[in-house]
Amino acid sequence: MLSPLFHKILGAAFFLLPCCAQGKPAAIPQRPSFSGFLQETYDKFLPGFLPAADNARDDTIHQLEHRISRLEGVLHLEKMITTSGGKIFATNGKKADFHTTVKQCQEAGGSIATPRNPSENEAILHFVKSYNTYAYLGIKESLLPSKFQFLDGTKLNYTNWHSKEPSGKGEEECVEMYTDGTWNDKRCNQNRLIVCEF
Ligand code: MMA
Ligand code: CA
Repeated sequence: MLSPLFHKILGAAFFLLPCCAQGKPAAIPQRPSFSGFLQETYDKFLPGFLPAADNARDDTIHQLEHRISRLEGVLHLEKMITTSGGKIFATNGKKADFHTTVKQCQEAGGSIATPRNPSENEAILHFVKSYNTYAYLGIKESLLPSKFQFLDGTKLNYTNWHSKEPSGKGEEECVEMYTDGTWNDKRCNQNRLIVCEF
């Protein structure tokens, strides 16, 4: 049996370590470098404990990474996901109007596909082409007619309008992607391919 003191110190250490104090780690935490006091405590009570724990953890992480990459392979193969940078774009192959699309993506824990650069536009285009169906994007007209913005109201940093678009002048508040990847402002009530991002 380990001493009660060890358990207390271990508890405090885990509480205080940046990796464990936050709800979710931003990245896989590296082995922490302990203060002299904690290192001595580990050395005294349980020499060799940390490397063993680290190896087991790394093993588990590698197994999970391998499982996830196999699942991604299947989803790619089934044309259900594409990736760009850190984003995953996904479709269920169904169609819906703009508001239903926004809602369904939110309910799935994501948001409606919103291209922020040519590579993301390309990833969404992949679905639009393979389902031969236009898709609504996470872009809407602002209060100023013909001025479009992201759904959170921030300015567009990238656009790919089809020539002579946007043309709706306040009558077409949503944006759809054509099968060549260009954008058209469009009424929000059409049936379009549901594409979400995660
Ligand atoms: C449709 C509609 C518009 C688009 C034009 C392009 C006639 O309206 O889809 O949004 O700008 O076609 O010709
Ligand atoms: Ca238009």
